[in-house]
Amino acid sequence: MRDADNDGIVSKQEFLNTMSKVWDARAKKMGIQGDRMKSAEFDEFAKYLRADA
Ligand SMILES: [Ca+2]
Repeated sequence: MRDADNDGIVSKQEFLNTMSKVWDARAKKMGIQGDRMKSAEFDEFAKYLRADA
């Protein structure tokens, strides 16, 4: 998880910013267009998040 300002706290905004970047990077690798994915694709995305945590 990205503590962007290195204050030792992950704020909701930092979390959301991180998730947005991870979403974009992962969606690109999965060949997904636009800002949405199918439920099955999200399941795959969620598995990736758990593996990366
Ligand atoms: Ca912070």
